[in-house]
Amino acid sequence: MRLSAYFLPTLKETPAEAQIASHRLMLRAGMIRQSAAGIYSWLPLGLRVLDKVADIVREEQDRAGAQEILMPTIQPAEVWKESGRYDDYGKEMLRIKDRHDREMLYGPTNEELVTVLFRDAVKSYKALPQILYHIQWKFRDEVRPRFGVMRGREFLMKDAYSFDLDPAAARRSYNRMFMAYMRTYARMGLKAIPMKADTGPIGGDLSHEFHVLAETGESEVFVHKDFINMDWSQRDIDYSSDLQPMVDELTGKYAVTDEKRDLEHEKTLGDNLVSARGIEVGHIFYFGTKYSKAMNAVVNSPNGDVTVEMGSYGIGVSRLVGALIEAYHDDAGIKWPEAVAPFRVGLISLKKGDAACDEACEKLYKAFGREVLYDDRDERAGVKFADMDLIGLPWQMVVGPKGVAAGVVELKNRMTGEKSELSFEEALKRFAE
Ligand code: P5A
Repeated sequence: MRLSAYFLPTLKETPAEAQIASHRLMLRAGMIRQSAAGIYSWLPLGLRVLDKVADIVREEQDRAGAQEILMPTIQPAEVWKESGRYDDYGKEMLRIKDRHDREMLYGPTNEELVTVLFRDAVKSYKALPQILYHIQWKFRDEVRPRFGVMRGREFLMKDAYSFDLDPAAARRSYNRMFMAYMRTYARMGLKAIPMKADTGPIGGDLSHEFHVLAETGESEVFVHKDFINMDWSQRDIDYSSDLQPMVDELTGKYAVTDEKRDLEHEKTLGDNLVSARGIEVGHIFYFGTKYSKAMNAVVNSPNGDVTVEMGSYGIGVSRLVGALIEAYHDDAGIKWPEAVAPFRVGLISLKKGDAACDEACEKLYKAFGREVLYDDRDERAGVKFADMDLIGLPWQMVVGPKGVAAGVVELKNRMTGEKSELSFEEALKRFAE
């Protein structure tokens, strides 16, 4: 992409309404614009990150054996009346009437809809287990939408739903999702800690929230300090094996949300107990037959009819974009980890119009394909450097007339600030598609 033609409305001034770094930087870097409180448009640069985050989530869901579907955003009220949640959900649910005066709603979550899908399609125990997921926009009329995409009213969630024949099998599905989450966050460069959590309006009694520790996090969490230093990014997960030991190892360490504190146990931890702020980037639930019983999701089996055991598993996809920036930024701007960067490399021409410089840049630009953003604008070098630092691409390749004459370009690593010189030939290969 050529920056001269790219829709990238960056801001020089800090927007007054933004209280935390990620919100400020997403506005300043031209990633999002607010359309109403807690409701945002995603601009090209922001959408590229959102898509990369969603792709990692998708790959890890598929790897764990879940199957992607796409349910609608608008749901009929009837199914929520069947489960009994229509009245419970209160003001957080956006209720709509269609032209026939039928009650509809903008889905805040999909337990009901997916239970209907399953109930109408599956009659035999032989079809189990199943895990279905989708990545779809949700709406919750939050009392206090704030911090940009972190607590939005409209937000993108990955939600998965498992169906099993008995509690032991349901536990296996829960463990699969648990481990898929560990991998998902690690691949993005995030350390997310699984915490024992409350179930709230979703229900059930086994539940974990996944938290990225950050000063700006909205939740207070309590963790054994060993957990903070643990590195999961290199661990392989064999989904054909029994995952229980791995899960036990992880849940064996003390890590809880505010509602789940065990003060007696905390006394025994001494200096090992850390209290911190966390950003909740995922939440998983095992709720057994809460929905299947109310909505009659039953399969036949050799032992007669069985009400299926269910769980649900959420990841805040749009919130993750904010969480990533909270974890990776400095005073100059964002520092994207490579796995989620909107482009891998920013190509900076120091002298637009200089024939040799233009020619070198064009060659590099063509070689790099989809993963390069080429700053071909007729702007001062200082402006270009500042914008590149702001939008935070992992690599900056700087091409100037002097370097071109000597057959070299400069490469800067945005994360570490390290600079090095490459020959033009090395440079061509460095980011070739
Ligand atoms: C699990 C999947 C559920 O809704 N039903 C389907 C269950 N869980 S949850 O905890 O309520 O939400 C899952 C994740 O979605 C993100 N999230 C939000 N992101 C941005 N703005 C919001 N207002 C918001 N609310 C929830 C969180 O990451 C949460 O863990």
